Amino acid sequence: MASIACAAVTVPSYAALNAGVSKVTKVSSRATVVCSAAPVENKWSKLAKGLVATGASVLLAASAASAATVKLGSDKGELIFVPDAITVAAGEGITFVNNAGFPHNVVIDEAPDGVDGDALSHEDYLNSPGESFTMTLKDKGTYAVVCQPHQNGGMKMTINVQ
Ligand SMILES: [Cu+2]
Repeated sequence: MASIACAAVTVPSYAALNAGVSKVTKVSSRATVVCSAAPVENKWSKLAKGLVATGASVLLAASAASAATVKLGSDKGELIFVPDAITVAAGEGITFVNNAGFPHNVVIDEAPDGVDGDALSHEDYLNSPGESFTMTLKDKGTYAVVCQPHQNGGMKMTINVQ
């Protein structure tokens, strides 16, 4: 999700101005990825760099927020992970943040074959508002995760590592 090979702008029509554009790929309703084959050397160069930098940072921020941050407890106080399923790249950090209804913890109940889920778990309770930690999963596969205090109430999630 966070691997973006080339820079991005949010204004598709701008691509027509850029002589160095070799490919324009629509990646979502709001963003267009523009890949330049060579450095832009026309009069639009500075403008292009500014737009590209702005677009890329916006896109990266959006990806990080949706893909690799998990709230412990919903904004309404429900005892759930939000979201309860995510897909991340191998080695990408997943940050769990205490939100409501704590204490919570994050324990890997099922891990891919050969992976020590216990060693990767965060069994210590998160007790204070906003407390967080980051989990990094290097091995690809599907991980079933639970919060032990609220496991019986259904506080569980799935992490797919690709
Ligand atoms: Cu919990």
